[in-house]
Amino acid sequence: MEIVAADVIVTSPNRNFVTLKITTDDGLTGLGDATLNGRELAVVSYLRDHVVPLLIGRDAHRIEDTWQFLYRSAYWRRGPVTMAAIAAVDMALWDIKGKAAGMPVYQLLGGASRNGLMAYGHASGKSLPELFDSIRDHQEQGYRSIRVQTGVPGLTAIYGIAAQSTSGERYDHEPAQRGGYPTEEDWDTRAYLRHVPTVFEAVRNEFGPELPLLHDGHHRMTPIQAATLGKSLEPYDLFWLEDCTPAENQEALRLVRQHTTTPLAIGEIFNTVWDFQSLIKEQLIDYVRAASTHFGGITPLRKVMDYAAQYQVKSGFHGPTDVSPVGLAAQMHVGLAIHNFGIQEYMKHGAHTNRVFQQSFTFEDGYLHPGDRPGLGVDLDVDEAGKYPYEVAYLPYNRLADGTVHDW
Ligand code: KDG
Ligand code: MG
Repeated sequence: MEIVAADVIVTSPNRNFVTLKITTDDGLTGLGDATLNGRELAVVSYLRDHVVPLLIGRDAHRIEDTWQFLYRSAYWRRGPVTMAAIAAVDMALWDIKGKAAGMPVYQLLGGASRNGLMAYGHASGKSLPELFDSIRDHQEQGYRSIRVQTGVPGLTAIYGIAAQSTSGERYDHEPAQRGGYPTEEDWDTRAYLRHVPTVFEAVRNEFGPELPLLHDGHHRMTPIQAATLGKSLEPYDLFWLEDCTPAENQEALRLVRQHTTTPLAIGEIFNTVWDFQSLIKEQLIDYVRAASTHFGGITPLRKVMDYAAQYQVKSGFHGPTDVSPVGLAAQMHVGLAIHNFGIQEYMKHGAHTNRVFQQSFTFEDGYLHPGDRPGLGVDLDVDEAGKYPYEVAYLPYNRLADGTVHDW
């Protein structure tokens, strides 16, 4: 089964998405997600200029070989642009293999290990009453696990606080602002560290001990600050504390781990299995936050989880709205098949996005399921996609009170 075409489709329904569509000589098509939030066009060029010409004529069944060929023949390994491009090819080939076999991808990965994937949604509020309303709203939508992000007194813009869409068209907080320059936000870690434990105490008092609660530190603390936060949150029994320190300094987690039993999740900006190697082996984390899209696709996601299984480390794949419905479906198939599934992040995509990408996955009673259509189970309506041209968009950045740039 030869690859005869590979098209890169850029569309911006509720936000920018980059999708690779591979076509084979027997007429099968497969989709892969290559969306890199805020740097989308770099991946478009990498695919169109350097990858697509290498795909034509290759055997679409040789997924592992194609992955290794694209990874090793480039010489310049890793990095989010390269790995998002390889991810798109990998997902599209799994999609095609599923369609050729007449099976959903999770069946090819060994079959279902569970009935559905427990998903968490993003509750947030500038004040406690707003936050409580948001948690209740998520519970009404069926979520059984909730990420809690909150305003901090004295700060104007905080990571993860939803800007409510009046049109109802968008659920997500859409941090990537459309426009020619990143917006500036303010940050003060000491104020944050004082405030967050009071919020979790209030949430536990209001919602009781059962509800799994998560929190994202979004790379903003030093190791000792992260250790302090983990320790002060222990009474509130978090499901996890995510990205407590900047992910590139992995040694920081040794220090954090020595001081707290709050479970740790990390890796949404990691690109390869090797980024997790010592974190898993030394048991410095509890959850792998990789996304199929930024991690080279289904093939390496499966590999890192098999490695993690030996250390009782579980999955918590990154599922914000900048992972497209194709990328989300890809990691749902992996999550359903592996034994060491933990939880799946699920922010619902906007209505326009759902018109461009028709999906077979379901969300019922707090559980996701990728569906049983052959392949990944996602189609792309090219005419609908064409209605939404690319719009330049950047993630925000932070400055401290004295003007210093800080991690966002
Ligand atoms: O593009 C950046 C987002 O994917 C990120 O800010 C979302 O941290 C995030 C999360 O945990 O979903
Ligand atoms: Mg995160």
